[in-house]
Amino acid sequence: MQIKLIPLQMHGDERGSLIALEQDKNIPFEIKRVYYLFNTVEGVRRGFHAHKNLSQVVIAVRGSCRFLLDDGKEKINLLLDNPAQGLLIESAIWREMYDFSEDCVLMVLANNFYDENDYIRNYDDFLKTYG
Ligand code: T46
Repeated sequence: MQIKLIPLQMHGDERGSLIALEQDKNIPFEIKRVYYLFNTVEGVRRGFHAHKNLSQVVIAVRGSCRFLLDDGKEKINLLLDNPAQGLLIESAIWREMYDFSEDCVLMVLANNFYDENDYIRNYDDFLKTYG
């Protein structure tokens, strides 16, 4: 499985840091939705789904969390802990998020609006289609 981590240019100076996210530039799609996860309760595991047709870039803008990514053939675990790095997750990838730090804010940019019909929430169904 190819994992794409997008380096995001940091504009730092003596005042602090700034990162800009731009559609079709450092974000490789049209941005139709932004959401963020925060106040995640200790020990909680989220996700447990794949998308049929959705590209997303995930950025740990504060704190850290771990991702399990699974394409039905291979599983990869990775730590997101850098606001200057975006994780691109394409369609047909099962994802789980865990080990959230108390201060974790996970920002997600998506190329489509929220649609519950785009979710595959059953792992066996996911494997039947993509495994
Ligand atoms: C993903 C991972 C990284 C909305 O109403 N609009 C939205 O745009 C989203 C994303 C969610 N919701 C509602 C649906 C649920 O009632 O918010 C509630 C929590 O969503 P969910 O249980 O799907 O959250 P996660 O953390 O399991 O997954 C989310 C995204 O849904 C998913 O696309 O890739 O973050």
